[in-house]
Amino acid sequence: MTLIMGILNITPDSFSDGGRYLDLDVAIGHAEALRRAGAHIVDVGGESTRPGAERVDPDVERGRVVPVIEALAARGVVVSVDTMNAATASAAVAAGARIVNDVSGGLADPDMFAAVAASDADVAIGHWRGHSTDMYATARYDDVVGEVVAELQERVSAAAAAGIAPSRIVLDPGIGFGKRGDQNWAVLNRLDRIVGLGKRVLVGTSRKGFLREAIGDTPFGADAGAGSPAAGEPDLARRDLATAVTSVLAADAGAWGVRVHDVATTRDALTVRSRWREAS
Ligand code: PMM
Repeated sequence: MTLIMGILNITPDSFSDGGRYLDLDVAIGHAEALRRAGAHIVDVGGESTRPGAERVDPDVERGRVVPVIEALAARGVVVSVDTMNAATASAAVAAGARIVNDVSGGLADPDMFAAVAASDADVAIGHWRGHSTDMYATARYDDVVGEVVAELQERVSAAAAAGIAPSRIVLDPGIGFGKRGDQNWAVLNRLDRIVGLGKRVLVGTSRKGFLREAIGDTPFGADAGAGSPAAGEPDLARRDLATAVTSVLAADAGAWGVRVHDVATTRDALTVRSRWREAS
């Protein structure tokens, strides 16, 4: 079974759901809705990683995520914390987070792997080449798949050297991080190479720019009807559908989990895939 990680961004500026969940009760309500929709894990983040985003003070980040994580863990929700800061990771684990989700794979904060090693949390290591402010400056590859695989392997070695047991490591190709549209597709096309590293693999494509580049970003048609986005507004339903398709393809390639905003659509897509695959 492919696990669904539902996204809860407690930030004023994340690109697709930002600003809505800064209030504690609202955040908890959304997490409960993610769980009802089928999320196995709720990923709580207090710093946006969208291209061009400003860094957030770690104290501000901690203040955003810790109360939410405490409340969710008390309700029995499996929580991951989306952070690049070791201090935030430690505080989040103390508050009940079971997975540290570091899109930078320990590169942004040199203390991250030691903090994880000192805890009993799992760690998701993303492929990353630098902060969002210069996200695409690093998107230069001779062999994008080979380089992503090699750089992930290097991070696994660093995590192991810090004392993190191999079984606690999850790998993530870091879709959209230091990669342009076609480079993301190339990595997804060879997701089997990352799965072949023998770790659980997590894939985050949800609502990302490379999907918009592929399918467009306008409503389905002028007669799309009531409830369709206004002219000029992005049609998130289209990106959520595209996300659900990538979830199915990631599952086929052996992914352990997918990180999504719209849990229900991806859950339905994964259920249909299971019926197809498991019928006899
Ligand atoms: N992408 C974002 C944030 N966190 N975590 C993992 N493990 N993988 C990702 O691809 C990933 C992530 C950026 O997206 P958002 O701003 O919608 O949360």
